[in-house]
Amino acid sequence: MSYYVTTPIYYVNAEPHLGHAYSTIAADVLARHMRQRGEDVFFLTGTDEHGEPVAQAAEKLGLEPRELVDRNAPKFKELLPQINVSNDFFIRTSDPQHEARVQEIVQIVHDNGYVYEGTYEGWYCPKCADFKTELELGPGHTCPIHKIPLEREREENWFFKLSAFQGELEKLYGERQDFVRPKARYNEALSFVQGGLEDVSLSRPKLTWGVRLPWDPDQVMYVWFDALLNYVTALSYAREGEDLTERYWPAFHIIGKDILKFHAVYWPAFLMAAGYELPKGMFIHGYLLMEGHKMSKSLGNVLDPFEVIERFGADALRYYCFREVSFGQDGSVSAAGFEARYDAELANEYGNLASRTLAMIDRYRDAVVPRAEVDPDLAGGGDGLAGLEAKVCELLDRADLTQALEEIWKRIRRLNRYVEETRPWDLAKDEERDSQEPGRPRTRSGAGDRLDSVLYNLAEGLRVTTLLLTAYMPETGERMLGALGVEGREIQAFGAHRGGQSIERVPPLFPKIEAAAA
Ligand code: ME8
Repeated sequence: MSYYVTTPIYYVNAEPHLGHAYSTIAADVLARHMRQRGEDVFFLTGTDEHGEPVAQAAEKLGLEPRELVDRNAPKFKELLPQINVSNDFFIRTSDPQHEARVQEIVQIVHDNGYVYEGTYEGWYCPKCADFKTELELGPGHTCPIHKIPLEREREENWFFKLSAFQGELEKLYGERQDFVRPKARYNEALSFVQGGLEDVSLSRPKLTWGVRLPWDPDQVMYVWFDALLNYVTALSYAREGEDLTERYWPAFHIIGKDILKFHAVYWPAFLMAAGYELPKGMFIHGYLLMEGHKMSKSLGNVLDPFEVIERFGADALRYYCFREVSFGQDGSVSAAGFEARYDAELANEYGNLASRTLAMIDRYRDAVVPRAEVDPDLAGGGDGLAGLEAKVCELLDRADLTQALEEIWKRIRRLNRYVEETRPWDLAKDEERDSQEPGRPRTRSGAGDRLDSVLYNLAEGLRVTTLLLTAYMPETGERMLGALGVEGREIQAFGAHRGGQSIERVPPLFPKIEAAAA
């Protein structure tokens, strides 16, 4: 099966910040997880380089738009390896192949009769590159997102007949309740559709920085249609000499709530107009907030992901994002919150479980995982290890990144309790004592068998949880699976591995903050 996942393509007029990293990491978690399930994955991200926001930013700096995008796009691209992102392609909407394909597709939409010429008048936000409907206006004709006064614009341009898709979109939302997740966002999209669709402009006459309409080269395409099309155009040229459209389309989109309308309403309508299959679905996440505000360049409260990574590592950042804020909701992030989770969860719970398990296998069993049976005490119950992988797969099928992580974490805690309950160090002492009893044959004692079982179950629990965590924390996962002597990376059930492999001790995965600073 193929699995195609995308992120929004980001405007290059601002520096990349944690909000952008957030969407991209979310898509990366899904891409990595699906690869571990044996899916044929394609993962796309990139930059949105046309349109007014970019043209205006360039003008302010006294640059040509092309100079600005060539200067800024690499910053987005360079961020990816730093946040351990495994994208298969990076699209730039200024790529000539994208532009040519956009022209072909918009010509189809035109030829199918969904385009006409008209006059547009409305309240326009240059930062959103969007005309706001009366319902979307903030107080005093302001942009509800950027809080700036809006411009009243009137212009002759080409229109896309969005209204022609009223019935089709209602049908889509009626038939596919999971087209947009979470449910609250589905309801928002549905009520937008039910509110009655008006036609939208397809082109802008005043701009020159964009893709020209093939039948009217004085107009450039409205940046949103140009941008949305990236999801299909990329497949036509990501691999030289190959068209991947058949293989991967339709996509699953990860986006933030600010761009819901474009993806949940305009995009399916445009695809219908062009004769393409609709996306598999989309997940709309909330905002990461700092001191209660959305992070963005224009609001001036950016948390620099580079700084966070330098201090704590990319995996810790990736973990924190989906643990602290329930994926789909808005939530605050802060340095203090980060440090608290880093210490309490990564260092104390996961890191400690890993180092204790490896150390005990090293010490009591010469670094070889004993062969034993699954312990029903650890397998069963609400937080037992049996069935964990199926539960996580099901949650990630719905892009529920936080709940899936919570399920894994419950097992990490369960494994730590198992250590406390079974007290392997006491079992080791008992085994030692038994073996020294005079006259006793040198066969394994009861304590020795129990110790085998406990160590096997700890190694196996750590293997299964780490396999699932690897999508969230790829570097850590690799190190840990390497240390545990696990070869495959495919997701497997608890008990699927019989033990017998050699392990290696590793330095702490997440050194305590004070220790790291000392
Ligand atoms: O809208 N919290 O680009 P953009 C969470 N080019 N996510 C955030 C965030 C925050 N504080 N800030 C930004 C555009 N994001 C268009 C998209 S797609 C065809 C075109 C993320 O640079 C979130 O995913 O403004 C949001 O939807 C996206 O960045 C907006 O990025």
